[in-house]
Amino acid sequence: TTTPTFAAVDLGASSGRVMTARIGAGTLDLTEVHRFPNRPVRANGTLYWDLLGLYGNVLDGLRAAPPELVSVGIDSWAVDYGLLDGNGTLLGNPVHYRDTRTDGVMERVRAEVGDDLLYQVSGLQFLPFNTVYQLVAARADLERAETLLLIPDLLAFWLTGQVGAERTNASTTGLLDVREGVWSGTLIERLGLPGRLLPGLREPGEVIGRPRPEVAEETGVAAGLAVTAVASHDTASAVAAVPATTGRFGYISCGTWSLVGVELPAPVLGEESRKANFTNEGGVDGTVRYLRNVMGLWLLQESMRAWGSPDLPALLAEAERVPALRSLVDPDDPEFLPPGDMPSRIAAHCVRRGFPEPRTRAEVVRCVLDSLALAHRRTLREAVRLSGREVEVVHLVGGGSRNDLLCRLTADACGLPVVAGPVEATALGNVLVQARAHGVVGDLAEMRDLVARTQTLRRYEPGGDAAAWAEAADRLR
Ligand code: LFR
Repeated sequence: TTTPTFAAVDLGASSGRVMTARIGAGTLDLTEVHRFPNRPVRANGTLYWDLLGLYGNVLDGLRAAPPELVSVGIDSWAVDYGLLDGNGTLLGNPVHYRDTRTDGVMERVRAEVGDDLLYQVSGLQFLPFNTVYQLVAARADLERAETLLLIPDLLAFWLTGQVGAERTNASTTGLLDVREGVWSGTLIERLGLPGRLLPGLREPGEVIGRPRPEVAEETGVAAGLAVTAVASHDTASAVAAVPATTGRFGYISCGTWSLVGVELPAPVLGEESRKANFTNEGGVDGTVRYLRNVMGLWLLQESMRAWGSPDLPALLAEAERVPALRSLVDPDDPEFLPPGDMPSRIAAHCVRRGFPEPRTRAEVVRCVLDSLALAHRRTLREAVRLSGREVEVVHLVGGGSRNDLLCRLTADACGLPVVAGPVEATALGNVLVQARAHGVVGDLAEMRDLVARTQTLRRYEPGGDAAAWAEAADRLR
């Protein structure tokens, strides 16, 4: 018998990839077949995703995949969507969650509806770009629309003609009832949003459909290829592939964002949790991803862009020699959210908070990494405190796990061992959910075990000056 092959389409905020995986008993080989940049485009004052460009790359990736492909699954960043009219035509180009159209909207909605109701129902962290606030900001666009599809669901619709809302990603909209697992009629009504837009929910592992004939013809994939729903929120896929070997683990899914938290069997919806702005997003098998969005490597990525993309390894090597914990920022300050000149914002923030201004690029990079490590510490400790879940190891997965200095600083700051990797946790979680749906692997524990046994991981024991980290954490508070 041959080892079945699955494909993951994984779209991140700065790049996308199509990976294939051969999965069998004790085997998990991941191969990248196509990688492409994801560059937001500003036109007439609005920041958009180039969604047709991304779809073109999805088709290119399928064309490059081996013919024995059994199934393909799609994941992407959360919250963003496209609107379809009654004929399935896309109405307008999907807008980027960092666009300014939501400025002030969340504050208005919170004042009108009340934090308590919003949090009790959705369990979601208050982030200005949650789908619900985008919809309120774009109310006028909704009139002609019949269907709202989140990004992975929209791409799956283009591939198969089938509509639906995959549950883990739906949990990031702010409109899903976290306890009932259904769209919240209460919130939809309170906000005066057209409920008809929200399609039926689908579970990770459900087969969505087969390629449209023209898609099969254009890409050469088999007519019987399964397009399978995965944990289509990239963070949910990443958490599914955390190579945990104990239940007492925390995770940091580290890329453009750092998603820092724990996995729970049930949501935490109390007042303390709401005030700490923790989210209860949906994971696979009814698990709750109890976490907080930390601004993440966006600060570094956006600085690199401002500098014209110099050599990163050289810069990181220099940053390693910069004295620790001199200049610090709170990465979660909303001033860092929009695109634009990041080094100046970082420098001004340091000065405002009474820290020395970072002057060289290496100093800026060191400031970002020290500050992120501190944010990882603060957030993980809060997750532990608010959930009561004990943590003895931190799994740092995603692109950030390549950053040796960040992994080491995170171990030191958290005072816990950090297991770094896999880099491609999201793609792994994507293919593993498909493999399970097609009977190749067992439950979540077995999926994680397979990742732990087959992928290269690095372990960082905590070291450094624990008192200095504690003091820096206090100073930032
Ligand atoms: C990470 C992520 C986060 C989400 C942010 C915006 O890629 O999906 O989980 O909060 O992007 O969608």
